[in-house]
Amino acid sequence: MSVQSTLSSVIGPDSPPRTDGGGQYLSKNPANLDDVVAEVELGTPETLASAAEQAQRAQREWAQLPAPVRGRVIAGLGRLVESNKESLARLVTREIGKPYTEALGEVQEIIDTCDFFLGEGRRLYGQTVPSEMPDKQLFTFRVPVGVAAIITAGNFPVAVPSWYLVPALLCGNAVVWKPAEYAAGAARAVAEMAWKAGVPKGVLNLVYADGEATFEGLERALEAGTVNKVGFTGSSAVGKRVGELCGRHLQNPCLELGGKNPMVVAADADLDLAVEGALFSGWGTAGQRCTSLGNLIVHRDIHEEFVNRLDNALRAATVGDPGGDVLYGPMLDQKFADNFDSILGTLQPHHRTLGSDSVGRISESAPRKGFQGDPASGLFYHPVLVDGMRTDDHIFGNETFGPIVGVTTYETLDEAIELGNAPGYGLSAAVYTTDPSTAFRFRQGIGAGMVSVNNSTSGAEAHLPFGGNGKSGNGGRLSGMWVLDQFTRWQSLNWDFSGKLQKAQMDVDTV
Ligand code: UN1
Repeated sequence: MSVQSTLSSVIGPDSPPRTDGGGQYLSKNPANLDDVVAEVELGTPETLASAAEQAQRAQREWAQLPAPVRGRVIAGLGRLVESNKESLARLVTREIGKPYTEALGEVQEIIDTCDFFLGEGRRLYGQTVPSEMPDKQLFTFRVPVGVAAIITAGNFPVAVPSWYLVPALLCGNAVVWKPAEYAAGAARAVAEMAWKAGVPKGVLNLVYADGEATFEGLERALEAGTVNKVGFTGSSAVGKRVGELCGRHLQNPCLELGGKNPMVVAADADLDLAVEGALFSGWGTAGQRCTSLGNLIVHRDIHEEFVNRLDNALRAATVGDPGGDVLYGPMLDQKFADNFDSILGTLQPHHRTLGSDSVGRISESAPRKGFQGDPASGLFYHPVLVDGMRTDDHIFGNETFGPIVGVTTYETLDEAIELGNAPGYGLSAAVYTTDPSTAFRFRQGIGAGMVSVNNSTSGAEAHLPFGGNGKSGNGGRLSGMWVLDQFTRWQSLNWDFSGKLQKAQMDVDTV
């Protein structure tokens, strides 16, 4: 499988003509900025609006295919990805700098998602419901929403889009997919495989556009009634804008937003396990998962011991070339590196920074022991562990999306839960403890959509409900059977075979 170096802004059967220039975007390898992975022609608002019209035309025929037949197409996509697993993972590594082993895991996630939904084509259950009157039967059916506009981030350029695209298509919807520009090549590869597996081009439309063109195009499509559902994964700030826009058009989008995911380490925890979990979810993927560990909340009695162990583990961790055996590689792209610089700018004199001898970009003048590759060629940063974090610090209350984690301490479990909930996000949370009652009480009190016991905040399995509360989302859940409620609407059927007009509530014998 090869990725073309130049990708046009809409890829479909009769691509709409461009109305004004959206400009070019170069998707670069963040571990080697001289390596251009894809050159993208960005679309305009008109591009997105026309793609939605095209999707609306194509959707009717797609919805008429029996669901098990659509399930076969999804099965084909899964097998196609499976037979291209290594090359797709290599592309992910090259385009966004994700370590290769993680990239393989990410590709496995789309395969798992296809495996789950190929069977859903033979279920998509509705219900039979008893009527309050004789000779009458009530039923419910799941019907597709129509056209789904899916806007995805690029930190999981394959897995996260699949959580939307696969169920949306299976349920009989058409899709307009606007991936992150900095993951344009991976998006193209996934779309190509879906088309090859039998998804008609008009049913899956891939659109590249920058943020403002996307908002304008989406607004036009919502006004025209050509988009019936919006799915968005990205920051909480942009999610609010998407929510406002959809709300004005009476739509309830599926918003999967940021996280400030807490990990509580109880006094009775297995500290080796907790250090390993913190390392993976705090600094793995350079902290660029929505499920990445945000705040470490450590029991006072073990705080010093735990911080020392974690500091040592971080200093021993390998960073660098994502093709090698590293804990993490570069930032996703320049925008994320700039954001991380500004996060580092909020550190205060009361913070004790551990994990590395320097803070900031890894370079010749600020080297890192054991760094793999050439630090000057990419967007590599030192890991930071911040001890002495206070609750009014910027890093306590805000998602950082970088290799930094702050530590604070607690004495009672209630206090730990309060600290975990304080930032107002609610995506993922973890507790390390050997006491089941601590685990259960934590699960009850924490406001996260996903809770782990003795496992890290990241790495959710692909068939459990995925999603958050508060600033992390509007309560919708992706994955498994729960996502069906995002891409179908319930239709009821009221069938009277009595041969007379029976009136609900009035013709009912209640005696
Ligand atoms: C994300 O960062 O948007 O649970 C998703 C995890 C991954 C998905 C993360 N399976 O960490």
